[in-house]
Amino acid sequence: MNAARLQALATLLLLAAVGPVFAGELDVEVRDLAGNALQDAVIFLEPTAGMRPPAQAPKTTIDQVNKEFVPLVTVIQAGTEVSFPNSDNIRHSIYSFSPAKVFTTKLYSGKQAPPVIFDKPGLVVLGCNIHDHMIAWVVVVDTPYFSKTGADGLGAIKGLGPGDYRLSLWYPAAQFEPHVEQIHLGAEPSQRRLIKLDASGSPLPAARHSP
Ligand SMILES: [Cu+2]
Repeated sequence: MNAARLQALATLLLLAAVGPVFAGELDVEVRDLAGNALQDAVIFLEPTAGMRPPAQAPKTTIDQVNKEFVPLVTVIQAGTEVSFPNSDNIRHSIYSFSPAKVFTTKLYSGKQAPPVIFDKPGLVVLGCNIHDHMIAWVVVVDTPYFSKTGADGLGAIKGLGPGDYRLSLWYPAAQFEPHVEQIHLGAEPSQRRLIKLDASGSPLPAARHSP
């Protein structure tokens, strides 16, 4: 075997060794049927086979500012602890009746409310016992591979190995039909995907805040 062939073989062996730990990125662009970018769409990928790594950021915060939850939409992996600081100078009492997490806090101000661990996957709708218009959504997923779109309609999921995944998309709109598809990721460093959905009838409050 000549030197060039040996070199090629060594490269092949190296690629084979590196392959399984390859970490790629999936960029998902979410738009409505008219082509407008959609903010606060949740995308998550569940590997069809194999292990799911534990939560990468097991703590997060949902604030209350000017009688609105900030952010309005949160996506977390099951097992994540959520704190509910109250930045208003009035008291709130947060609750959820959603099956994935039922809880109520006492009327509180500041940081008096104990954190809540969201231990089961599912959609959790938050409300306030004092202010009926306050609403927020927590999408609890059974995977560390998730993202939420920004104002540009883009959400990036990083650290993905090649393989087969179930891609799910959720959006807080009345007409929204849950979107699920099977995808295959190859060895490309990044892939981009456009998903269009019917976002009419959105129940999102008029007052919007950036996370
Ligand atoms: Cu309130």
